[in-house]
Amino acid sequence: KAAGSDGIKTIDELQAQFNEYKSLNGPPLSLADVIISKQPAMCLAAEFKRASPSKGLIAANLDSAEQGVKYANAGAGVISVLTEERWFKGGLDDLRGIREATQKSGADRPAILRKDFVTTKYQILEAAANGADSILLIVAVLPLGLLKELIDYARNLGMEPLVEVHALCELDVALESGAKVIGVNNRNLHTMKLDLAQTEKVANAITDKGVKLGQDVILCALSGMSNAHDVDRYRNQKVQMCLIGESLMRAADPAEAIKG
Ligand code: IGP
Repeated sequence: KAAGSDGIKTIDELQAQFNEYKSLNGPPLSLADVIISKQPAMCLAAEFKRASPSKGLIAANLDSAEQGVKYANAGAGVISVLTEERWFKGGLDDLRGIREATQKSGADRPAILRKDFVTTKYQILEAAANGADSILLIVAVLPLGLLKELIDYARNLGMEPLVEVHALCELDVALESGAKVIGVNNRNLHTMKLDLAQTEKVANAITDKGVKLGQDVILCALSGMSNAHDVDRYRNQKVQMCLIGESLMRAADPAEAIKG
């Protein structure tokens, strides 16, 4: 069984599915354009995540389409959807469901991000064919050559990827790859340890290299934020998007949580 519950499709079948999806629903939104359109306010990326390896079950029974519409109505510019099945209990049906429900909801259409361990062109085309506007590429699991190839491939489909780094040495790879939108995972994927200062460290390292934040590169903070204070700390670091998962999935009222 391929990711989701659709069975295995050939590349040609996926390409045809993407073409049809595009003609019915419109082309992908550019992640970079969506983030810029929200400035000077911080762009919120709200995540749909039923479970995670570090926390176990978070919200096993939430309906993805309903939660997605709540996020869109509360002004989320981006909705991140976990599609990994084993550890995160997601699927491609969540991705499609959230894209379609939010597109119909009357709120500004948020960009939909496929959050998964993407290492192949196949997964990128599969994302596009199932309603994703963008995909996550994690530097820790991709050598530079492959990262460049995948970025290229995504851009040819009309998608701007989110490139995730944690360690400072990974930042060099991300910059070298030509990534436009860089996200800092505050969680170390090897030790699972969380440190909200990691985004600041990467922001400073980018500036030290003479790269202009907000101009050459869009910087995003990922993971571990639980309230407005956590988001506020990033405002003067030139961070333009904050991605929040667990605390919105646990919130009784996600719209209230987003306002707070
Ligand atoms: C969300 P949090 O702490 O708000 O739930 O974090 C997000 O950053 C996290 O889900 C994440 C992730 C990933 C998940 C970051 N990088 C890579 C899967 C794969």
